[in-house]
Amino acid sequence: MNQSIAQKISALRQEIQTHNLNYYTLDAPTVTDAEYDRQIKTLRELEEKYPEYTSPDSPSLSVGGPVLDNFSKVAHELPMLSLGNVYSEEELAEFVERIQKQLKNTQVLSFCVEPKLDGLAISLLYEQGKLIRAATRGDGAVGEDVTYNVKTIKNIPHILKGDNIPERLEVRGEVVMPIAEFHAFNQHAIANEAKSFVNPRNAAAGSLRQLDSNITAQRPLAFYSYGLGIIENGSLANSHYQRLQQLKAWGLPLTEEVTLETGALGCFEAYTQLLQKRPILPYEIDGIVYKVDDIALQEQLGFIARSPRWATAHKFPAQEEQTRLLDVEFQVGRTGAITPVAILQPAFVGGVTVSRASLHNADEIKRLNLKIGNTVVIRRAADVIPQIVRALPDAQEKNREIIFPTTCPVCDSEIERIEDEAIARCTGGLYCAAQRKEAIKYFASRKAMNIDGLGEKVVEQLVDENLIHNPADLFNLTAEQLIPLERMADKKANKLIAAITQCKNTTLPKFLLSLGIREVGEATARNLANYFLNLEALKHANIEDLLKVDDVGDIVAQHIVAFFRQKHNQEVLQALLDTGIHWPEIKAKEQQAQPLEGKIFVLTGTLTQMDRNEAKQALQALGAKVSGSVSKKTDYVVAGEAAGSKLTKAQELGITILDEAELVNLLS
Ligand code: D41
Repeated sequence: MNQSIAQKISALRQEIQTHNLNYYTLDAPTVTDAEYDRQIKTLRELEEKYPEYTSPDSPSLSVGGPVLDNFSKVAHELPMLSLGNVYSEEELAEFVERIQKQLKNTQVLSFCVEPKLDGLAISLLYEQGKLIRAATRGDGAVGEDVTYNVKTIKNIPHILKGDNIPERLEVRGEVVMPIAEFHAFNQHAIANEAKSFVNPRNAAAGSLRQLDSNITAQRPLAFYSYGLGIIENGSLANSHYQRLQQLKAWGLPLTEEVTLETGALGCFEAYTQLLQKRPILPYEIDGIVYKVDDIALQEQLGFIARSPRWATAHKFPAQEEQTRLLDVEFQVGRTGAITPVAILQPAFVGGVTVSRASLHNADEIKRLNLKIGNTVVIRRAADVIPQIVRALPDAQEKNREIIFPTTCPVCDSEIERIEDEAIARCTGGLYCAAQRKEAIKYFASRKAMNIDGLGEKVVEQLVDENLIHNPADLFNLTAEQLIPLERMADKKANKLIAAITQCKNTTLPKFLLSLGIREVGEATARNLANYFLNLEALKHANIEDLLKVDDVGDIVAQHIVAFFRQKHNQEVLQALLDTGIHWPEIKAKEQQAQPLEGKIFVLTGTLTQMDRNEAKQALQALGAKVSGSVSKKTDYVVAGEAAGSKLTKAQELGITILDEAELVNLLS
């Protein structure tokens, strides 16, 4: 019996070790992660039940080790230095000049340029190619032994592969929690009422500081190399860039964004490019690092205090900043939705001054435990609307409770909040001036009737001056009525009148969209037009008919029926048609050219000539379906710049890959 338990444990250990070799060293796993996890679990259970068979080199330990009382200290044999900073192109130029002067060098210097990952610096010590110790940077001189934790990080090899590996080799790099994994982890934590993290950096730090490595093993951490410490009995290239490539060849992870640049100009170009790429990178970065590439020159330059003279970080504008919540306003949207908006002490964040941020709904205020007067952390990532991420704990007594109104701040109608729905709505409908304004703005917007010159401010004035009450009234406006308005001169007024007249020539999908029927966006409007072919048929459609249209479900169908049934809407619709709005007839589907009928496309990476949404619509207009993920059913993957995992998957599956130029060609 015992003999067979021992055999079972030993066989399982051997099998897992084979999987480890296949996974980490050969990069060719032969089992799924789930199966691997099951085997580890079985082994652990056996070892727990039969402690007499535990062994210090069991693979169960490298997936999560014993629970520690504290971390032991590790003195770094070579100090882990820190990085100086530059904050502008001028300071970068000064940094480069200083180096050239010290080197008495007039030639252009090569720099290895790396993204500055926002994580935790660690050191990995390999002896005879085997990972034997991992330590945090600590204060640079002494760190903490986090070997058990680090061994659970999936992309860190336990054994290096390849030739000419130095006998002792210390690899340095950053541990991060990739952004997607961070969000997934937090969502899961919130759903289970467990502790969530404020940002990926804290998540990485908190996970690495666990005394129980079984907990770390469940955290989605990743490591990326940025340099070397000890190198004993082995020789390496004399270029930092080449050394990083060598680490990669031995199986160590390296970010894809490492490049070689020449001079301050090259470095700055890399900075601008990386800043642009920042929103699509899988990990958070807070800047870029420039390093003199030639190791001999690095040694000649040496260091000052605790930073090397041959390297510096160039920080990106902060994406998070602290400010005060001065007040909360309640905005009324097109469909009556009441949105609380934070009025903030202006703060410079992510490259712009932010003084307002949406709070979305009452639940969000509750979640943030927000009070007026609170110090708050705001965040604005590139091209993303600013948001409040958290309220900082401060003396609450001087702060004021945020009171959600019960009547509309614009028209005083009652506000209703449907149970289980986060959104509160003004019940005033088109009696409410705010909803009327929004409906007219929406009607005039680019995607809908596209009336040039009819921006938000003009619509607000027109409604406030009682010149218009609904979209149809726009068509009765005269230049004389417009000219007295603020910031409106003769020329502008005449231009606007011309634009209003011109918009009468439109398409059915655009006209349907402009009506502002709830839940009917561009795609639905197009599907409705293609299915019903004319407005009359759609007006008289019942729920059953509507459900036959692509992407139309119960709720959308109900909104559409309700819209056309409403008296006021019927009147406005008739008035609009009476102004002479018209569109080309839509041919039945069979006659229409649908050259991409049934083809499934996936878009990935950044497109430069159009945005992804435009590409999606253009493809759909030709009959294609656009999906979010690559599978065997995918016909084409369109790969823009910096395409990532979807492109890799498409290559693996042998799917036809188009670049942007080929897409443009196809569409034309
Ligand atoms: O990605 C990083 N966070 C990063 C950090 C990097 N790419 N390179 C780095 N290089 C250094 C020197 C030049 C001093 C070896 C670093 C760091 N240091 C560093 N990280 C934390 C403290 C210092």
